[in-house]
Amino acid sequence: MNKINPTTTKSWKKLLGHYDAIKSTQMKKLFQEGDRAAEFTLKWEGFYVDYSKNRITKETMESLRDFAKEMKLQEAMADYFGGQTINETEGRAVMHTALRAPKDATLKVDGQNIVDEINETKQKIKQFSEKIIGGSHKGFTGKAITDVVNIGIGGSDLGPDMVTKALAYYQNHLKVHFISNVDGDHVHETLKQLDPETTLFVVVSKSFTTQETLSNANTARDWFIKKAAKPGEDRKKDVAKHFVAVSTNLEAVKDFGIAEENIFTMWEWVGGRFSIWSAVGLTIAIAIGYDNFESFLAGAHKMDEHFKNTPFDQNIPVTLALLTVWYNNFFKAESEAIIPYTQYLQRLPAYLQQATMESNGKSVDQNGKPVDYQTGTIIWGEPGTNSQHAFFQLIHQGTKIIPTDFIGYKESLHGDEDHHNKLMANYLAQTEALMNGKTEEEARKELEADGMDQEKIDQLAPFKVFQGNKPTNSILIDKLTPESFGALIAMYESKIFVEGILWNIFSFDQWGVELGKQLAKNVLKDINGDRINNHDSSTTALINYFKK
Ligand code: G6Q
Repeated sequence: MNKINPTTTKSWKKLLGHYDAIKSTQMKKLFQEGDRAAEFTLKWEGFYVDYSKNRITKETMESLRDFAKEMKLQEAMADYFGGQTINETEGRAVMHTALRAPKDATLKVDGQNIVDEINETKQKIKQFSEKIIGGSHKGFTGKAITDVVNIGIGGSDLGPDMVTKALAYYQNHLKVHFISNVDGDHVHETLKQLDPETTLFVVVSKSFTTQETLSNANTARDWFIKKAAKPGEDRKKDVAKHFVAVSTNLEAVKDFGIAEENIFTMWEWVGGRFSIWSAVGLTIAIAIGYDNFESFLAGAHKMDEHFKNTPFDQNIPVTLALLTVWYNNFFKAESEAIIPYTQYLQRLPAYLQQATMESNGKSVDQNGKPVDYQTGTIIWGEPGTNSQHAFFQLIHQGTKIIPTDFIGYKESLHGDEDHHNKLMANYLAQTEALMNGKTEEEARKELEADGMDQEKIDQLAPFKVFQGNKPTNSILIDKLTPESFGALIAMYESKIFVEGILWNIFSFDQWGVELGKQLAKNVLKDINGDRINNHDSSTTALINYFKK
């Protein structure tokens, strides 16, 4: 079936005209008419999503929703949730949503209900995590585990790392560590902190062929065997007590020396960057306990239900995705910032960077033709308020338009009202200032009030002007819990899916990542071998220089 080029739809053309009409309109003016906050706020299960501080009117949103209909979003959602092979270039269904579905759901891939095998793996995660937390799983000297090390990269690292930090408030006595980079600094620095008697390594690799992960896992295993053994002892057999793996590639895991009963399976229909809901989340379940992990899944499922069953005008992921298209394709915004106002979510921007940029960084459409419009946005960000003292300058007064998501919580976990009120005052003040800006007249008045002389005021006033009209979404959630956090991640996952449909691209493959995996192998042969194979003169010279 020939899929539609978004720019050829009727609604796209209409949006182009509408963009011309409102591109210079100040949001501040729009706020003088009607109750924008009421009109452009979505409320759902402890989520309050105010998107009124955007350069939109009722007409904008209606046209964007018409566009989604023309792009057959509803039909695409049915294929997504229905287990169709929507990852066409890899010939796979995309079923990470099944991992958080209720135990008694029926979800089919190739005619098979996959829920039973999901339940089996979940049961195994539950039993194993409880043994580690409760101390009944003993290391080779009979001691309980104190440290858990997740070895993986990309989708097999970012998710567990980000979620354990986000839900650190719910963490038990176990210490968790993450090793991802093939840079030896990462593994060797981490090993220095560990005792082989009480450490569990969780090797996570969907393919179990990833160079970084296998190198780190080999180094960790060698370290374990050497460090655990007294002179004359061989500790190879004890690897079984200290290494488990998460993978689809059972044979390769067994070849590595991990016992079959210590392998947690995952499936081809789970993409790496969407895999935290699978056994890739084992480290999360160990760190926060299985019940909390289940709540995290349940929250995500609730958001899936919201996404699946809510009309577009009340649908949070759909609305956020439409806004992204509006800025990316009409205002030519290149990036979006994600600013969580909680230190717990420090790794969320990096996680969403992968989820979004790996999914929608594509320039060929679903028909295999080069696109003639912009696709995936650049995602970046850091927690507030730190980011205010760093890059907010550019968002306020730079030349670029950077739509920004502000994520905050009504209630803090620490209960220190003074800190929380100060934090949230910043959250609220920033979105207001980004929208309102400051006119020259206002700037002058402020300087006068400071008692500055006229000459100095004339000189300084232009620099104190803020254009305003900078778009933000305020995502205010009741409280950071495993459940609300699962819902937040699922919200962004669905947003990414919608964007892909609206841009007519395949969001679930990642040939750019695969390319990197091949290239490094070839260059490694040149570094380790006697002769260097064909490269451009720059690369050849660099390899020679490195080898000298
Ligand atoms: C994610 C990507 C990528 C992947 C890593 C690790 O969607 O495909 O980030 O997760 O390359 O791959 P393995 O899990 O196979 O080691």
